Parts: sequence; C-alpha cells; structure tokens
Amino acid sequence: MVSSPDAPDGGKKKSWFSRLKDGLSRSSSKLSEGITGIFTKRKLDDETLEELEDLLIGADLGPANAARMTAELSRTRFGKEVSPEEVREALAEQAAAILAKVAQPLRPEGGKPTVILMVGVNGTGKTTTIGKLAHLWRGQGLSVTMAAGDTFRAAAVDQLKIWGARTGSPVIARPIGADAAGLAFDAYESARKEGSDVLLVDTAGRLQNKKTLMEELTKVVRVLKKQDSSIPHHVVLVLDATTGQNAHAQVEAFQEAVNVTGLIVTKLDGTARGGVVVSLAETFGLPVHAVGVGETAEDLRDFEPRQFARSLMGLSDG
Ligand SMILES: Nc1nc2c(ncn2[C@@H]2O[C@H](COP(=O)(O)OP(=O)(O)OP(=O)(O)O)[C@@H](O)[C@H]2O)c(=O)[nH]1
Ligand SMILES: [Mg+2]
Repeated sequence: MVSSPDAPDGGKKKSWFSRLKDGLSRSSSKLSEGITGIFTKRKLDDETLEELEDLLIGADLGPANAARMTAELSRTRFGKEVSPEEVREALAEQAAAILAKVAQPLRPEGGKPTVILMVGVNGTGKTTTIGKLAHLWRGQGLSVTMAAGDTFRAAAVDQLKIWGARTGSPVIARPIGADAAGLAFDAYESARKEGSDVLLVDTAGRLQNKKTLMEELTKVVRVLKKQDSSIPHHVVLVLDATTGQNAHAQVEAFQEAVNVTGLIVTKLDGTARGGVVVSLAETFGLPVHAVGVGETAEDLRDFEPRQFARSLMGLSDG
C-alpha cells in the first residue's frame, strides 16, 4: 500500500523509509537474492537451513543470530514448502525483535547543555554525524555548540566549521596541537555561559590499538567529569558499517577506554554489510541511536527497528 502524502506525517515517513530502503539496497539484495536462491521450490530441511545460516553469517548478522534465527524458522516450518517471501517476512520479524531491545533515539536532554562526546576510529563519520545531529536539532529550535576536539588536523577543524556555519552553531576551536581535553573543558564553559541546549564534542579518529590515543580520550572524559560528574551525558561510538565484523573489536576497545553509552552506525548505503547492526545489537546490547545512509544533513534518522529490519530484508514498509 502506498501511503498518501496527505496522511498525517505520512509523506515524511515514506520518504525516510525509501531513503533507508535505498540505503540498505546492497545489503537487502544480497539477502533476498540469497534467500530466493535457497528456497525456490525447495523444502525447509536440514540442507536449506544450513545454507540459510551461512547466508546470514555472510551478510554479517553474526553466528549467534544466524543459528537462533534459523532454529526458530525450523521450529515453525520444518518439512514444509516455504516461499522466499515468507522466509524474508519471518526473518524480518525476528531481526526487528532483536533490534527493538536496543533502539533508543539520542535525545538532547539531561543537561544544559547536554554534552555528547563522539568517538570512533578514523573516518567512521564522527564529524559528519555531528553536522547531521546539529541539523536535526537546530530544526527543532534547539541551540547547539560544537567543540573541535580533533586538534590534530587543520582540515578537521575547517570541516566542523563548515557544519557549524551550515547549521548556525558556534564552533569552539583552538590552534592545531592544542590539548583536546582542555578544549573540551573550555567548550563546556562556553556552551554553559551561552545557554546552549547541546554541546557536541568532536574528537580525532583513533585506531583502537593505539594506546596513547585511547588514553587521550580517557583524559577528555576525566577532565570533563572534574567540572561536572554527570558529563558527558552521552559517549557515542560511531561505527562504519563497511568494516563489518571489525566493528565488534572497535566496540570492545572503546568500551575499555571510555564508557560508551550508545552507537551510531554510518555508511549503510555503501555496503552489503547492514546485518552488522543486528549482530552488534545481539553481542553488546548497547543502545543504537541512529543510522547514517548518506553524506547529506538529511541522511541520519532515529533508529527504528521494524523499518530497519524490513528494509534489510528488502520488504516494503507495510
Ligand atoms: N555514504 C556515506 N558516507 C558517509 C556517511 N557518514 C559519513 N560519510 C562520509 O565519510 C567520510 C568520513 O566522514 P567524517 O565525518 O569526516 O569521519 P570522521 O570520523 O570525522 O573522520 P576522522 O575525523 O578522520 O576520524 C566523509 O566523506 C563523509 O561524507 C554515511 O552515512 N554514508
Ligand atoms: Mg572527523
């Protein structure tokens, strides 16, 4: 069924769903073509179940989920003829149930300002995600301050300033080479004085096995906590979906260095590995706040488990 553009917020919802679905098309075509290949004119038996389990693992849903999902399918439909469509529907339902436990939109609430620290390895989309969040919240009439905590690269500061200008958010920066923790401290003072609703703190990308860089991140949190033990209110780990299962190692390393409070998964539009969101949910149970499906300010939305699961399996919103 096509939702009417006149329906209360139907138009908007539909456009996000199609954006999400388009973004996940590489993942969903891998899954649906695989499922069609396995279940066309075949029964659900040990052989097809094993093939399905391999397909789910190959699509990054993780071994535990793959085993559980196929077992559940076997429990209800063993020995029966099933259509590929039926399998996709059943798997989408199961994936949605796993994801429902972790779906938790990032709300700019909890402090004045609400302090959100963005962390992650190089190039995952931290700075872009800050821009997208600022766009979203500025659109809701909130004031946003940004802190250019990536003090290593001039280009990083410039990139954040572009997002600041685009969204009408002041950017607190310091010369290259300055101490990131000191910068974060100053930015908090400034955001508080200005009465900002949200402070988004950018950080330099760091490989999870570079000890000194991870320690620097710990220091940023420690220095903020000295000012107010409740900040940062959120430590958001930004993960690039194209890295697939390596995302798991990143979660572990960052959790060890700082208290990661939630995840944002980006670049789902550039990969067939969208299933990694389901495996992260199962393994860590950390809140998933949002997903990124493109480079523009509009390409980030609150994480909605049912829509995500249906898009992943190439199904319509219905
Ligand atoms: N296709 C796509 N590209 C994205 C998405 N999010 C970010 N990008 C792109 O990924 C590249 C890296 O994004 P940045 O925001 O600079 O990443 P970063 O984590 O700040 O990088 P460092 O500061 O170098 O660690 C940019 O070209 C972004 O436009 C997304 O959801 N989809
Ligand atoms: Mg950056």
